[in-house]
Amino acid sequence: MRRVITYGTYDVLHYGHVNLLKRAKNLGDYLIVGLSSDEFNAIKNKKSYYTYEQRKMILEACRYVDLVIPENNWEQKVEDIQKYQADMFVMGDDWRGKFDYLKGYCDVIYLPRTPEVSSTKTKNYLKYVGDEYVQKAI
Ligand code: C2G
Repeated sequence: MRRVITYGTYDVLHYGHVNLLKRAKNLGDYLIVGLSSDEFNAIKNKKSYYTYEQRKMILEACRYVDLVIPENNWEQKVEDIQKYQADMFVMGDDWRGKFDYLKGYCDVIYLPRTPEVSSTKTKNYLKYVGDEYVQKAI
């Protein structure tokens, strides 16, 4: 069984996330996702709309995801790769090069990021729509 591991915040799940998860799963047989905790998001200067538990529930409903584990810091990847016997580490190529140090422990693959879509863009658009609605309601 070829085990793949990846990490992320996965807030407001969108088709770019699913496209990454699908390709990562298709590189092996079992996909583990290290999901950023709310506390680690603060370290990454990211504020999630959904809490860790809500994001975990959504990811666990995704057909490509086999296991969700908490990502609490930058340093845990080597330990996770060993603990979960990951054969491959996969990330979107916005991270290209950043995790090459893991090549000593498993294969490292950077996949092309899906253009145009991001959680931030989605959240900003929904805020704009919401503001428009409020303006019209006044
Ligand atoms: N992604 C993608 N295409 C997009 C948006 C995201 O392929 N349009 C990928 C990212 O490259 C990443 C994954 O989806 O591999 C999750 O993205 P984020 O939730 O933004 O995760 P990030 O903040 O990059 O956290 O230790 C690693 C970090 O936790 C990664």
